[in-house]
Amino acid sequence: MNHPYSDETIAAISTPPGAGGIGIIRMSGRRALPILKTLFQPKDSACSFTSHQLYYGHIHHPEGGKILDEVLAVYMAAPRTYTREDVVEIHCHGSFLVLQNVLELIVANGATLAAPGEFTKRAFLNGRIDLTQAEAVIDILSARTRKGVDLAQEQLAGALYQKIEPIRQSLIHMRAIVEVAIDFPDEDVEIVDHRHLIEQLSLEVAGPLKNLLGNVDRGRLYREGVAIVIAGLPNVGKSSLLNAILQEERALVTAIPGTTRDSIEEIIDIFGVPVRIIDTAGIRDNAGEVEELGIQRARALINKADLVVFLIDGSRQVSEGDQRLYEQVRHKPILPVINKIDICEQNLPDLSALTGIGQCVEISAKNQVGIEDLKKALFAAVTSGSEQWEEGGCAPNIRHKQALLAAHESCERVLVSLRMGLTNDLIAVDLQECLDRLAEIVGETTTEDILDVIFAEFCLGK
Ligand SMILES: Nc1nc2c(ncn2[C@@H]2O[C@H](COP(=O)(O)OP(=O)(O)OP(=O)(O)O)[C@@H](O)[C@H]2O)c(=O)[nH]1
Ligand SMILES: [Mg+2]
Repeated sequence: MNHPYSDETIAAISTPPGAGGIGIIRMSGRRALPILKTLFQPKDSACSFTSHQLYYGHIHHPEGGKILDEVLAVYMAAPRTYTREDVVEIHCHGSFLVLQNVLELIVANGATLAAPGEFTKRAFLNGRIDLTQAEAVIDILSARTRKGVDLAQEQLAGALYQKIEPIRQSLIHMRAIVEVAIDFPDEDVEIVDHRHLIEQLSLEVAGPLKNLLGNVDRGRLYREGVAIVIAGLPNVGKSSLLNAILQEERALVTAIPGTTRDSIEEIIDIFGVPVRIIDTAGIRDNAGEVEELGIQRARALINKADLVVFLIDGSRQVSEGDQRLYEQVRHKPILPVINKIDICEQNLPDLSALTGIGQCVEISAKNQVGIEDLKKALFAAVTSGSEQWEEGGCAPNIRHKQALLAAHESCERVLVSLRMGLTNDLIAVDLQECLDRLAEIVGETTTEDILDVIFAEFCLGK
């Protein structure tokens, strides 16, 4: 087995810090098995450390024989492992101190502490996964909704790679044709059929790249989520709405205007999108000192929000106060919502006249009426533009986006050159540039700096 990455054997606690039922220490590298043999005393003295088989026994100090823990241990021979190197896992009792003691003993016997993400980095460098799959592992670990996990799992299964690979194959084919033309400039026959090349490039490269770029927003939405601020005058029912969405009494609700001072936020899952929903202080003039601080905070949050729920009290008509507040929030994407429809005596206030937005959502936060419709409207508002999203689990991240944009630009340059009948040399350069950018995405030509940035996002032991 060759070890292209490093001769070091790395070790880390791979389960989260704190107490748990079990805690797992993982080693990867050539010395993993020898270290295990030194420290592990199997119950069955005939234990042969068959690959991928779990053994019961104890971790003991090689000198003196002091027992550190009762464990299950498994040795997995390269290359059928996470890193493609020899891997050992020791399942200890889940006490941080026990795990720390065992890890120290492992290090004293020849392993080095793994850096964050180093196991996955080895899996990538040893060619088991491409870079988009390594990134998918981070996404799985940090996903906040099931939909986020699903998308990450699809990327781990190679969804993005499978979209990019056919584009690369087309480019390689076209580059070969152009290079032949460069090598035989004196041929009478025109080797490169420019019209055909333009067609092929548009269909097999420019189009698919554009589709992938269209999916970038989906990636951002399900990975990072959005911040939605509930804004409105005092007492319109902002905190009641937060509680209704969360289905718990999270924020204080009273009939006294100015109840909420500090902003209150929670993360919720709206049809798969992780949403930071933020209740704020009601905005009004002439507030007291503390309330005024809350109002300033509310304004700052509104300015940073992806979407503002503009809430009014449906039991009275649109007031001057509502109008003034609307002027302050209208620069943001807004969802107008009318609350307290349960006590509205005549017609609901005409919020559309104020906002110019035809449809507004009508709810009773107190009675939990209209909350599902509101969630649907929130989802529709944050996914506007989703028509361009392709089917399948493609959700490129910011890094992919930059490479895709650059690839698309060079593809456009090739198209221009072809249309203008420019030289094949020039066309070949841009075709290569396009290929290089795509190679960056899957990690074939990624620099060490970029890899460091990507893998630093991982937690220890992964
Ligand atoms: N009838 C009725 N009353 C409601 C409804 N929603 C809220 N209220 C009442 O309106 C009052 C104010 O509710 P809050 O949720 O505290 O309003 P708020 O906008 O957070 O107020 P501030 O924090 O002071 O800005 C309370 O007495 C609520 O019970 C509703 O849908 N129907
Ligand atoms: Mg409140």
